[in-house]
Amino acid sequence: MKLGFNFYRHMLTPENFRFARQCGATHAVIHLVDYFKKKDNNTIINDQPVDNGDGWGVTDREEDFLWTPEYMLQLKKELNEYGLEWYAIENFNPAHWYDILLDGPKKKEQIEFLKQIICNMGKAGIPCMGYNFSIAGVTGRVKQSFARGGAESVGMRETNNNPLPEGLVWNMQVDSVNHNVKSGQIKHDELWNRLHWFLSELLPVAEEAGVILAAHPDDPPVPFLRQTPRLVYQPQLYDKLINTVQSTSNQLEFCLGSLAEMTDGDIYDVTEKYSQQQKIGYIHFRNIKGKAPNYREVFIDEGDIDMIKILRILKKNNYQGVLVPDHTPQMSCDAPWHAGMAYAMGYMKAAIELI
Ligand SMILES: [Mn+2]
Repeated sequence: MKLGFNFYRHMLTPENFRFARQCGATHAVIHLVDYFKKKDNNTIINDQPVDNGDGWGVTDREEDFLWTPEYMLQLKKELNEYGLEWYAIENFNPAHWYDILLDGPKKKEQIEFLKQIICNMGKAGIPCMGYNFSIAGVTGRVKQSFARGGAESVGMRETNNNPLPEGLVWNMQVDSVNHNVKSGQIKHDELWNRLHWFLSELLPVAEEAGVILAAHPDDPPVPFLRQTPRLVYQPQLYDKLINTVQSTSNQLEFCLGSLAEMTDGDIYDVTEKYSQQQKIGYIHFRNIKGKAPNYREVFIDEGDIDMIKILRILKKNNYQGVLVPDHTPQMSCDAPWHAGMAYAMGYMKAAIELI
């Protein structure tokens, strides 16, 4: 098992690369999409993405250079200089694939661009692409003192079922969206058909490029959000995703937090099943309390999940991939996010050594 560190777009700095290595990380999971750029072009740095129903931020294609092999190779070299391997990119830019999610007129053009991204990753030697096939994305969460000692974290009390505002896809504002394409009012089967098309187009390219496509489950895991259907909101729906298109590159971005929030299943059985099948691309190693739609994100050692038990299952099944903290509560000090991450990383490093 490998210890990884996840970086949001605004965190791609030498100082943070050193910080990650100091925490014991050997691998990096990188978000190339800036989720927080607002309409006035101001980026509000937000280390715990929540929204007021208007989405996280605005996205466009101004930063397409980030997805070229030249940029990937340059960033990879920089990470390597700080002792980190680039293991995965997390999330496509909604501006790159909104019509794939919405079954809109640009979907064929957009899938060609995603194929190009996967080829570029192959050329740069980045082995894994994490994605979340979702129309509404992550919304409806609130930020409060949910964790031990009053530490601020995110949670959910009720499902946001207000209709999706126009132009909002994957919880980001994409101005180029054709507003005639109806995002909501479809059945689950229709969303699965869209996933099938996406996977059947992209997986052969991914196999050829030596890249894994790793699917994040729904966050929050509820059957409908903003009147749009969700894909993997119970653990057994991961079976359906894996069986949608058979491929060694069809894998999971295994989020322990979202999976444990689901009302069905047992998190240890779920971990056993998919690690045994060698279907886990990488793991969001974090802890929660409660079940959807009423849950809180908490410190790694205070939630419903016995994290050591999870590690023992992964070890038994010879899991060789990466673990990243994903989210952590913010700690009361001058660097709330960094302190939270360092706490999680220290716990993870000790626990891996212990087992
Ligand atoms: Mn996650």
